[in-house]
Amino acid sequence: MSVKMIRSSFILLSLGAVLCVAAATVAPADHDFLVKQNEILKLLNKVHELNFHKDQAKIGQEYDPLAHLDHFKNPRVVQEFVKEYKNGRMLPRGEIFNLFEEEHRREMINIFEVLFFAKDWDTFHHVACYLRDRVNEGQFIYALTVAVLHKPETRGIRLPPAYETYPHLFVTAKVINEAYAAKMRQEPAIIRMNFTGTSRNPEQRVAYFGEDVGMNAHHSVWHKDHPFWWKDAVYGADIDRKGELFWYMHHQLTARFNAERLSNWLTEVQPLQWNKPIVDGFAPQTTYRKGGEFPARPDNFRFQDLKNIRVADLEAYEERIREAISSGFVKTVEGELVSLNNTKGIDILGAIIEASVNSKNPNYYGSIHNLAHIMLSRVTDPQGKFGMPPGCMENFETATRDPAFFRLHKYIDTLFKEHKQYLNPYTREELDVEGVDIKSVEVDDLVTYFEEFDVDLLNALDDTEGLPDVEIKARVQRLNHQPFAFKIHVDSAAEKTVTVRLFIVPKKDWYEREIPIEENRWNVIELDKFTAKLTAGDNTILRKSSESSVSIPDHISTRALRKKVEAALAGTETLQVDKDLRHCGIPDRMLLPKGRENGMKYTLYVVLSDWAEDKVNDLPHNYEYGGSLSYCGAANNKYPDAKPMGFPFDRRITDRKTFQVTNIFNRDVDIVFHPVHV
Ligand code: CUO
Repeated sequence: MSVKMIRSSFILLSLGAVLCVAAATVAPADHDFLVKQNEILKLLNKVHELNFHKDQAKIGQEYDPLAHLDHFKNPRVVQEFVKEYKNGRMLPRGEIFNLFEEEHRREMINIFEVLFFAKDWDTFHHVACYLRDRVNEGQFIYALTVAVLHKPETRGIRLPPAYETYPHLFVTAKVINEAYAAKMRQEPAIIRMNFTGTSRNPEQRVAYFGEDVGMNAHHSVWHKDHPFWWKDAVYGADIDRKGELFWYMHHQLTARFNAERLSNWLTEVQPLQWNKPIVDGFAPQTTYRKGGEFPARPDNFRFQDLKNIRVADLEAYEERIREAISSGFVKTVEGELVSLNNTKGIDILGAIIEASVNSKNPNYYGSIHNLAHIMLSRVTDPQGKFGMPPGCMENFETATRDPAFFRLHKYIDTLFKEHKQYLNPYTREELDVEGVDIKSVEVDDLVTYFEEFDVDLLNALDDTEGLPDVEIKARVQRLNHQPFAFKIHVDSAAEKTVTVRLFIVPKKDWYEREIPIEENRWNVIELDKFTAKLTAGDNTILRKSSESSVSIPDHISTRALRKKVEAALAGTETLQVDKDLRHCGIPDRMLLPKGRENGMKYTLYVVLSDWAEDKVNDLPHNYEYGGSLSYCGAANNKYPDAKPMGFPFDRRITDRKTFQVTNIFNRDVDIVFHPVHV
């Protein structure tokens, strides 16, 4: 049972109550695992310096990968790396690593493949120590963390939270400066951080969302769990429904951002257009460790041609993509037509739009999303005349800080919506589950508030001989909510397992107009998805907010984790390992949008479907969901729900009566924000 599941197994109270038992994935760590966990933490400690731990430094100096080629599944990548490194062709240490820069990415993939193709832990560890002293630290962190997330032998290893590995990307330059001053004074410090900008900027009202450290950590890990450069065939591991997940996770983030805007009396987010100004500027006030500050963009700036990407190229890609959507076919490189208008279409389209390596025709459809990130990032220095470093949009850790991020993703989302418009609406028969009748749904009070959280800045600061580390933290504000639970009362004609889907959607728009679901379905936010066994007769399904399958608990801090691991190695404590541990997922505390002080009305939807039709494999624990399957998929496994993501709101609703079935229920709920939490 996973940690989250232990906390959260749902309880089904009914006549002769049935309990669902999840498969065990949590167990005490054995010595081998503890060693691996410890070594990974050491490798990621102060990566801006050379090997920090003496034992790893020694391995790094002595290890020669060419002498151990038979320990790699693909020795060629090792030979290639050594050749490139010896010829001084790799990105030097201290330079900014930019995943969107083709050259940087190619080198990083080489480093990743050396790690990924190591046949055993010893080789992996040795070659990691070797690489740590030789390659750019940004490339190293990226390649090592992606390898740990994807290699079967490192399953369950906890990575330090992204905001502790490279704190610069999560806090303002002012905080970093104060942190240095405190270190020089050798004084422990807690530095209060404000959100970027001033109250004169209306966008500031939603900065708590885009700048949330947990949200940014989620976004950066999502892109490591689902890298656009991932080659299924080469790595022998398909990432199931990756293109569809790209759409759905970002679609949900955009819907959430809208709800946050409405909570703060801001209008709906508008999509970017290539030929129109980017209305909102952004001054990130954030700096790289080396290489300068993130560039700012004034209001109403227009897109510019870059050295090798023109605005006209992006307009052409958009035309071709929209042509494919409206014709219902994409053209492959070989000139074949692949149909889009079926449940698999969204996955194909996602790969084309992102674009990932899975794109059916990258030359023809381009890479509109990735190129848009680059366009926005470089908009103020399009020709590279001023040597500005990459902007927020070229780092997945910082991208959501920029208000343009959500406008870009709103634009991308409209392309997906256009495609879904061509699919047939669900029929009443498809939505109906015979004999299943939701009688009522009870919900606790939904209350949100802000709380304080301290980000450990240990890794942000350089070491100076004779100056030991002192505890220096940044204190940030973050959204949270009181725990809540749903009680769903269901009458069932027979014993049946159902998939339970919970959604909320703002009831009114910015004009205080009630929005019909036909229009509002694209703003629906998924709160949870799980399975429940119904017995014949009356059932009550109890589900707690902490159990949600879209979110994950707080990351444990590296300091605390190191202590736990050391204690476990010394035999004084037991460390529990969850082999299904996920780093991807929005934080549990962000499950609810902020709402308003005097309450904001939402419609809650409870949708039951027949699990026998939804299940895709025979791994029972998968259907407990838990973790963050809804937005992040099942690592190393099939996405455990055969229905299209976002079902049943992903398609047009042409006749509201189709939704008037007894297994779909809706009611109003209020989300109340408490400025002072007691
Ligand atoms: Cu996640 Cu655009 O894909 O940032």
